[in-house]
Amino acid sequence: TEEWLLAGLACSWGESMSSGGVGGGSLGAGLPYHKFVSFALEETRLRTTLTPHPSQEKFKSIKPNDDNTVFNALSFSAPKIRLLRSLTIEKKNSYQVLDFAAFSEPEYDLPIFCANVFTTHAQSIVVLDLNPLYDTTVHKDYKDKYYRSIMPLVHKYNELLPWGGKITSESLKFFSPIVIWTIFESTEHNHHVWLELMDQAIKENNKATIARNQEEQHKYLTWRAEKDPGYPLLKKLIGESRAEDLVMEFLFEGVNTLGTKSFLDYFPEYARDDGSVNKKRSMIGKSFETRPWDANGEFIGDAEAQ
Ligand code: BLA
Repeated sequence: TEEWLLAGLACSWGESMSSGGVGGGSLGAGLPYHKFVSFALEETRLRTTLTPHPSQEKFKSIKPNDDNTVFNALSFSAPKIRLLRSLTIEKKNSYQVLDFAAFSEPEYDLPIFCANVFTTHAQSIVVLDLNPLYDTTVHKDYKDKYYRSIMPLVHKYNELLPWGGKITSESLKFFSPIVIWTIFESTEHNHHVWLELMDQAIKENNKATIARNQEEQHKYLTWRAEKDPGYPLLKKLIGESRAEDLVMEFLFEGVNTLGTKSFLDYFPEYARDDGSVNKKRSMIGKSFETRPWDANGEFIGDAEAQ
């Protein structure tokens, strides 16, 4: 599969480069993320059958307060996939957002496919990853299972898509050793990798393991539903209560149903004396000036950054 992967990646890289990708001068001229979304959906449909997710109906025609801004929301489920959802936001001559993610059923411990881009004239902030369900610095078996064979990809991207510099430190435990965190261009590649993993995924029967997978996915959803960097902008665009609906019932759907633990159960360091959640995005601040994994995916971030 290694060879297949690299061929596929090289191919779609070429394609995204020649079409101008999502970065560069394409702002306002056409809708560059739609290409990514239709590509990703087409590729997914070649492998599996997508069924509209119940959340799609409510969110597909969400209208922001601002006439120059367009939202596009799509969500599906499929065998093995609990939720595959995509949100694009385009504000004319200003910025574009892509938030694309796919979460497996808890019977599988598949990583979370995550393609996230925020583009302005100046830059694209890109996170493209197979976010691990289990922190790979702690769970070596998980790291080996999903990342060992694809570590060479890092080397391939690293020159074109260098590490984006200091980042909210808390994010690191949701990132895999192959994460592309960069400020500039975007790609379609990891979606291929994820589809391949999905094909190969074997259903888990052990109740305890399923429950653990479900809790880890819930922890991820809980983190992003509370601290996602896009949340403040969403509130501005569609108001506080609709933004909350969108986050809870669409982007991070499952946060209210997959588990009962609270944000503070998972992230107690955010507790304030009165028991409420600290509104700060990050308790540790930004760090990791350079890529904190080596070529084997071993975490080499310095302790001072922890
Ligand atoms: C910025 N988005 C960012 C940054 C990251 C991410 C890492 C850089 C700032 C930082 O270091 O935190 C994305 N962070 C992620 C992802 C994970 C994570 C995907 O931890 C997964 C675990 N982004 C959106 C949506 C909007 C959006 C829907 O997904 C807006 C509607 C906007 N992202 C957005 C904006 C910024 C940003 C405005 C720049 C502002 C900032 O740096 O806080």
